[in-house]
Amino acid sequence: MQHLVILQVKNNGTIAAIATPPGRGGIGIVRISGTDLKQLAQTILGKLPDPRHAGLFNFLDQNNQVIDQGIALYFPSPNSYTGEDVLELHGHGGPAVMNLLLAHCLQLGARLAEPGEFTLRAFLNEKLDLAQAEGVADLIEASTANAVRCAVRSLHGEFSSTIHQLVSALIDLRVLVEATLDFPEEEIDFLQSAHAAEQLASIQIKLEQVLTASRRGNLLQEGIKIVLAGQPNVGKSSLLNRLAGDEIAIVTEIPGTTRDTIRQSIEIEGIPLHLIDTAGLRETNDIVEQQGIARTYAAIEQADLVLLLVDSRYGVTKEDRSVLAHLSEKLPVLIVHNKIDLSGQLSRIEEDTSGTVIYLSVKSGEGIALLQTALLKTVGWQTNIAGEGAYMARQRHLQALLHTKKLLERAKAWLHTTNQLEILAEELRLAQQALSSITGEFTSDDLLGEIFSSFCIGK
Ligand SMILES: Nc1nc2c(ncn2[C@@H]2O[C@H](COP(=O)(O)OP(=O)(O)OP(=O)(O)O)[C@@H](O)[C@H]2O)c(=O)[nH]1
Ligand SMILES: [Mg+2]
Repeated sequence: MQHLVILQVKNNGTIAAIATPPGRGGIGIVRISGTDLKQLAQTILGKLPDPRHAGLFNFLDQNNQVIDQGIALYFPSPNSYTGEDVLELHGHGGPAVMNLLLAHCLQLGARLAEPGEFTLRAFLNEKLDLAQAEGVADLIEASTANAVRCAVRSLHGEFSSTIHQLVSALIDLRVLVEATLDFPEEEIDFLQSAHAAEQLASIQIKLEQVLTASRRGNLLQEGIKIVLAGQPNVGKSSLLNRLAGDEIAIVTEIPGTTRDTIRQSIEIEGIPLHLIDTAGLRETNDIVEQQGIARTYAAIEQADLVLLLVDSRYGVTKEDRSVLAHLSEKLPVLIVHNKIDLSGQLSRIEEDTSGTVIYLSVKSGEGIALLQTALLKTVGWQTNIAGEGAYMARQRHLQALLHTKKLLERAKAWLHTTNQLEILAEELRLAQQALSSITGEFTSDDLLGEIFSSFCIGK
């Protein structure tokens, strides 16, 4: 685990890495960052390139032999990605050329950059705050157009500036409360006349909006786990195949076909959905099937949503009800009546006491679109706004926002209690701290180490 000292030490010295992906390509880039790169640049290029001008150079090795010819870009401190001197050598993208170039940089005193170390330096040199730095990694990781848009917004600081606005509103309220502490006799009246309750309420409303937008962004990034469960032969594997548009799981008319959990990620409107097909739930003496059923329950424990499939000819049976009784009350369940082509029912969606019920036929495809829409709705995705108004929030951000929410609720209760202003002030201070951890103030060094080490090398 890294600590501040280590982070600062890491921030010293010149680092170098191949910034382009491994393998062969038209162009390969070696990136170098350090407090002073003049000497290194002169040695490799024969002269110092003009700042921020693309120039054609020979890249030389220690014997002045040409390793490659390419473009060099020199960004003197502080106007660079890391805030230090940065040199980029754009050569031909072959692994041997790139490795020779990198090896020469190391010979000249640079060391190999660790994953995320360029961005870590940008953060330590205050070029980016933490949420923006995470936006960089999320942009690289983004697998859908919606996710890209969200990550770019974080990178541009939209998420950070919303958090800053909340923090500054909290500071205003804290100033008011702390000032009131000095005049205990009039405290409640004073806070009332200064509209402290209204200020707090408006912060809570804004926080709620940020939470909603963050949950949506988090969904875009991480998706949700959906378990397909039900009695044998109801069509779970067929539904997996239909939603995935591929023959992934074996489908037969023999009950007990699926023994193991089968995982497949799909996308609906850019939302990643991780589907898990499971062994049909029934009493059985077959040892393999028993283990499969144990896995079904294990998968359900991890699920964000369960699709309980039933055969529409028989409806929800006693066995299904006993499965439902096993599920946690918090776990959303959609009940899917399959095979309406056999039962002669119409495809439709209904809300009843047990929740949302959908009638469809995996075989004919009727009602599948209804299911897809219901899935998005259940996870809180509104089709009409899609990626707009979402922040690429990580679990870490959501937790900080939820913690702030709890602290503000407590603060609200104290606000109306006479003689408890110290506690109110403390809750507000903690709320500010929780919010600020999102952008990187008050963030532990262990956590920083963890965040940056998940980046790729060269970033
Ligand atoms: N007529 C009709 N048959 C279907 C439909 N969906 C699935 N089936 C058939 O039902 C049988 C069982 O389908 P599976 O997808 O293997 O069922 P399962 O729930 O995965 O079964 P287990 O793996 O045994 O738990 C197969 O013969 C499918 O072709 C449907 O909508 N209509
Ligand atoms: Mg199956």
